[in-house]
Amino acid sequence: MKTLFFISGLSSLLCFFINPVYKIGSQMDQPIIETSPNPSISIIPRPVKLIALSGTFTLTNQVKICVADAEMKAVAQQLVNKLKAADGTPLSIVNEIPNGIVKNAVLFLKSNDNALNTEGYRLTVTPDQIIIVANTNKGAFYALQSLYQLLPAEIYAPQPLKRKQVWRVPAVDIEDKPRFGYRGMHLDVSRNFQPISFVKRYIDLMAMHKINTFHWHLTDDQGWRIEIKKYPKLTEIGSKRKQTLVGHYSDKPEKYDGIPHGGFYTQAQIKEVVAYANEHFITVIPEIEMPGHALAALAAYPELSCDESKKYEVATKWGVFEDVFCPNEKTFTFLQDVLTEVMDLFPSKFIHIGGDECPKEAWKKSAFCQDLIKKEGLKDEHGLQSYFIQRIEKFVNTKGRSIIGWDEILEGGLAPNATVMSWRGTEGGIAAAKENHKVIMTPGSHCYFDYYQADPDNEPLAIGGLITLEKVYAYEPIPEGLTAEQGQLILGAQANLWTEYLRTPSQIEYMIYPRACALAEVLWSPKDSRNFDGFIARLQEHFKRLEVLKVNYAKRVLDVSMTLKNENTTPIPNGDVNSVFLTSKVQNAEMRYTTDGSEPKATSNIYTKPFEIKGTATVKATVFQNDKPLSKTTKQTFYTHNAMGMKYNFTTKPNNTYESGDYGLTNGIKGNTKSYAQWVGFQGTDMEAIFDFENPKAFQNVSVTFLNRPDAWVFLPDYVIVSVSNDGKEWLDINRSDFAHTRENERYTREAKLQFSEFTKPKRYLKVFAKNIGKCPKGHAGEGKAAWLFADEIIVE
Ligand code: TNX
Repeated sequence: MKTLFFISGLSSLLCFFINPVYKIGSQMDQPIIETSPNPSISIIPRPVKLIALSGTFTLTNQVKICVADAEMKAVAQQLVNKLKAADGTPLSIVNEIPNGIVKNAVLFLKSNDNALNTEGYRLTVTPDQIIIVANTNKGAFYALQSLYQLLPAEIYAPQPLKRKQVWRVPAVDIEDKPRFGYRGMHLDVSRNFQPISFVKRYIDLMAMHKINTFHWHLTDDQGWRIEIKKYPKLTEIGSKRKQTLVGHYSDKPEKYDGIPHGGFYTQAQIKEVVAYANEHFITVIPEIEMPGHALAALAAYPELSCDESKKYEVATKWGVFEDVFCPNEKTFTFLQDVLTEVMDLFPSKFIHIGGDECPKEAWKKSAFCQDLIKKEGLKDEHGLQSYFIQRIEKFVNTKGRSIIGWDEILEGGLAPNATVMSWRGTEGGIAAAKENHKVIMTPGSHCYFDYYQADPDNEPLAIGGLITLEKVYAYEPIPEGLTAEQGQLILGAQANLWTEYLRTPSQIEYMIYPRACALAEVLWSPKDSRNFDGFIARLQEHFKRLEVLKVNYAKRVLDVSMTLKNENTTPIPNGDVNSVFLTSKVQNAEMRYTTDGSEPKATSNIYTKPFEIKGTATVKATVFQNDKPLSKTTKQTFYTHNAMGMKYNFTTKPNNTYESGDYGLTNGIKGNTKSYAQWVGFQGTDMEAIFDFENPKAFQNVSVTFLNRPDAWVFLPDYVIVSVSNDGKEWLDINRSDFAHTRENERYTREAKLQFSEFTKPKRYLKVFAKNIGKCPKGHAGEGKAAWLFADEIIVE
């Protein structure tokens, strides 16, 4: 049996035969299940269909590259360049596909196959040949990305390797195409400017993961980063700030570095990036922020504000500012001029116009805005925001382009053709899809790579939050509650990389990789083929590639996880009392640990089974490979006590975002100032936790830790009372501790220690009550609104 392929040649149609062994069926709708991972085949994102064949193909300088379609030559050239860069092997390209079976060749074939669409490809590797089949250059380019990942990691070496490599490719049959058409990554260069060289590297790494859209956040309060010929002051003034905030936004007192920060891209550089992205089949979507996040523009052109008499400066700290564009004719002329230059530079269909976080104070105070609201028959300032965006949309549409806006553009009415980028959760996206608008999902819950990726205690300073690799991998871009047709309006998703806390390229890469690898798979691979353990196994191979590329990736996923269990929790092996359990995502991990505070070494205890600790102990554990640490060290202080692992009841339930599970208060781990994990939070209500010990106990002392974080509306309680009871009805207060607070605006934890030296009678029930201050105090940003009370570990002895 022979299979017929049609290939469009230079000027003629050429057909040829290939042996059926190379034929791959079109069964992409049936994803195969991740089988035991073959470490030599670990492609990320995981292909739709991959069958390992026997044997290998070796890329030597004897190999011929055959291209039937002149256009595809540019892609074939990329393979040549890659190999040449890594070890100088010069491959030659021939402009035809010879008849019959060509041995020792890489064939690039153009197809016209609906199953492959515009981004799909087939990649067949046998001991004789490599065959790449795609409808488009983009598809062929993605085939190459998979091919590189079949080669030794050294293929990514930017300079010729000292040690010669044998470029072996395992034989496979791959048929692949993406699940979503929009696979995006965003980069904020306003908060911290990044050089062109890094922007290109950012693009390289995106392409490696088959991500196809680069959302370039070019303007914001802290700096205007794109040259606009008609308005030179935008970069002369707007691209520079005096200094920058040091530490976290909520740290008090505020500190500044005193160092000017600036930078912008010339139009020539922008063109260079767009062309570079184009070679990598990446669309660049520029974002010009309006009407909010406009301080840098107002510093350059104050007449675009609602109050020209005010002095505007490029922002030196983070946050949301009240000074925004005024919706007057000067502003519209300005923005249209800016957008005209922007659209000349960026060929993308979508232009992002921001639209987020626009406070309405300036518009409320402005007589002009109030008149405009009346004149246009608008409801309020939200209506005015909608009027603003709709005018801009009309203009952008006249140029044959469409706008994207952050989900605030829903407020006051959506512009008719706008695409919504849903960032404040998924609600904006759902609402927009229900109104028949296209949507790109970037929810803060899964797509904010400026959030912590692991326990903040051991991580560089970040904005907050916690989005682990596992969480990103579990993300499902199509939210529940949409019909199948509405689901089609979800174009895809995107990771956002805001850079308030990220100055350098290496810091940025640390936040992105490997979380972007997980998102790439979410967006590319079939939903039901996702498997986190399989992903981790492939990721360990992928890390070798990132290493060759010198990417400062985070390895936190390889870390040891620790939990403490005792007789109150199940299961307890071998009757151990307070047992520490260690687990790792690394297969057959060699975990070594210490309990004396020292760093684990290659000679420290190997973990074979749960081990017992007494009192307070700090456990440190590291995964080792060949006597060298593979992971960072995980460190956890455990507090063993009488209520450990006990369930408890609350008189008033905590807020459901901050419940911390059934054992939040008794898992032996205390909350810390850097994250919200561990804490049990009450919004405006008191905490009353009741423990039933079943058998009466004589309590010696109880301690409870509380969090003080007024920036997040979290305050210490007024006081704590501990009571005991025999029947759970009649209570005897046995001690009280008052917090003499000054409500300093700082983050710290404070422990209430209550001792009962003269109270020795055993009792069955114990109650811990903490009085919430109720409302945020006078002078606080949340004055009069519900205050939070955050408690953790109730230690009973
Ligand atoms: C919100 S997401 C913002 C950005 C910040 C980011 C920090 C969005 C549309 N606006 O201005 O940088 O949070 O995570």
